[in-house]
Amino acid sequence: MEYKGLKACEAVIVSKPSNMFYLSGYTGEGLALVSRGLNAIITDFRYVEQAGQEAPAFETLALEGAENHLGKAYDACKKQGVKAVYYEDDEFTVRTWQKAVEIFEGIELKPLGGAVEQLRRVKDAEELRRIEYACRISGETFERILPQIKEGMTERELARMIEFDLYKHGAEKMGFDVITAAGVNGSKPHAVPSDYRISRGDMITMDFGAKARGYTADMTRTVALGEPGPEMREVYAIVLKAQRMAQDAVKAGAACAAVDAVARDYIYARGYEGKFGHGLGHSLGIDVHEEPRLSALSKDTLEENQLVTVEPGVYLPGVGGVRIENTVVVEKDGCRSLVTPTRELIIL
Ligand SMILES: [Mn+2]
Repeated sequence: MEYKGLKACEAVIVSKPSNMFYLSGYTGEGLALVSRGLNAIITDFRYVEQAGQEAPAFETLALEGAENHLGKAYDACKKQGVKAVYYEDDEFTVRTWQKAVEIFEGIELKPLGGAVEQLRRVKDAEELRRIEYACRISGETFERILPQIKEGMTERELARMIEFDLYKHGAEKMGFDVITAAGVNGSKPHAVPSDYRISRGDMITMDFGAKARGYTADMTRTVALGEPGPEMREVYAIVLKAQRMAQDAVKAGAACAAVDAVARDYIYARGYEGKFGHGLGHSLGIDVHEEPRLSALSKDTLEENQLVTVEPGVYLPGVGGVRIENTVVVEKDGCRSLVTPTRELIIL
């Protein structure tokens, strides 16, 4: 972390797991204290060894006796002459905040206001490498899974197959719950895999991403088992065109809302107004959803080395749905997809 903005009399306490990991590399429980004079992980006996290994640039302060995390942070701040402490206002519960107000007597508590998330928007070379790796694993899993999709298999079986393959090839976790949605279930953008059995003529949407080395991939492909009907074929062609046009519009300097509009305007003009009810995409990294977002509401402009997903979809209740999603790195004059399997319709 760059501490440039932090004055000598200020400190930051962070307990959101993704922010702790970003600042220190630590993945256990507890909190990270960042100040000019001291960077520390405050944790209990269970995580002391782990903290030392994962966060070598941080001191480990272990709780003793009846000590609690905030109390330990307060003592360390007092020793450093800290006068103001920034806390994660979107992470603290009301109860934690009340406790903090009692404990931090004589030290001002200030909201951090998402400052760490702000730093996380633009990725450094190592972060890009990790996300590229997570996307590669995910794409390879997709290719390996395709020949294994059979009529009569349930959505849940398919989801577990995807997970197992990801784990087998380097995933340490799932970036988020795997989505598999076949036939009419495809109209639910965030469908939960069910015991529905995949049948011939179904479109099957698979949305998943490995988490590897702390960073997450995100990709979606919709494939067909046997010939889909003419309506779903047309929907697929529209979503594919929208995805290509929007991805081609991603570059440093592009307004997020304008990129969203490229896909949205095309889909709406082809007769599917209201059938693409979510934003075009989001950034990702340690978390699967980060800023900036590609949405009509966004005021952001894309910057080099940010990542965004480009994932238009069309959802027709009672009929089915199609979504195609790539994760791309924003570059000076365009973007590069880290998800490489074909976007063309695959008929199994
Ligand atoms: Mn996504």
